[in-house]
Amino acid sequence: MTLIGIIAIFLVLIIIYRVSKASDLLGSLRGEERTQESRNNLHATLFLLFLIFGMGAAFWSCFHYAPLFLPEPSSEHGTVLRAMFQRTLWATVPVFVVTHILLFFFAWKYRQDKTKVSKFFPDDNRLELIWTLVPAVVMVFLVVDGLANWNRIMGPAPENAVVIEATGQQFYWTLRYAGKDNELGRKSVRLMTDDNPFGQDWDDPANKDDFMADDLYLPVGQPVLVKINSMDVLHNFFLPHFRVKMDAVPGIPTQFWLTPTKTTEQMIEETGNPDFQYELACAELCGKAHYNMKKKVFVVEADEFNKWKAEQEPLSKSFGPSVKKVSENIEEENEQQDINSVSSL
Ligand SMILES: [Cu+2]
Repeated sequence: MTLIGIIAIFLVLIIIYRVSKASDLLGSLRGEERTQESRNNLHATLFLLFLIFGMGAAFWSCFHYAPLFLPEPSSEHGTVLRAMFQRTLWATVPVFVVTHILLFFFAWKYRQDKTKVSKFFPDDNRLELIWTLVPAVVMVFLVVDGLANWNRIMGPAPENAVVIEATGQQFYWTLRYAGKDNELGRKSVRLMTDDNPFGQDWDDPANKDDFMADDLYLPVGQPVLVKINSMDVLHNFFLPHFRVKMDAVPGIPTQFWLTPTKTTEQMIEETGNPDFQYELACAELCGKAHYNMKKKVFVVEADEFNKWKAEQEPLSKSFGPSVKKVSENIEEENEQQDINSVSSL
């Protein structure tokens, strides 16, 4: 549809060009040469039309696509980022409108006119000072504001933050929570085997209570630190409602901390949508099933979160050193089969 639209606009432009050429030829056949002035007038009018339609289209698309913008923020830093984005828009949109009106209006108004004499105007220091200083001061405010917020958002997480590890892999996320000790146990790719799928180092006592979760559970009003990494290619840990977007890079651990401000229940009420669901996605095109890298996110009250956490079974119970190894199981099965085959003889 868009392509057809673009082709249509292109064809209309070609038609206008051909018609004006034909009328030129027709005029010269009749002996009346089209003057430079009439051409200038045509171009000046086109500039004005371009301004009106272009500006109209820019504003129309902003409002038309507004429902596709990021949803209302549901995290502390998300609210800060949104306010910053709005301040930036307040500073830049008026400049965009005014400069474009001046640009095209002047092209129309000051088109060549034999009756007018141009004014010699080599320079004006005061004018130059104004148009250099004003944008510079505005930029300084925007940049300083941005840097202060960046440091706040990307700074170290508070001590009491809930610690979660998210590992991207083609094509799913694995979520590991630190247990009661709120510390993730050491792990290494080298330790990964069928008996230890997450490569946990069982010599590290912090590994004892770590557990896996299918969905991302977050407590409202409490800081959460997410440690992000990848097993294969680039992924991106994206929580649109919380304004979290961080690359998952193989071999380079990244992290992000956030404080959710609204529970899922609250959002269901606010949006009036009983099926409302926060979600975790991958924001890096990482392969064929990239779309599959979605997970449900639940933001719950702190006591509900603690209850949920207490119900989860630690990984050490299924894969810990005291658990019988998969390989031992297979050996045992083989032995059993041998015995069976011998006895059947
Ligand atoms: Cu991905």
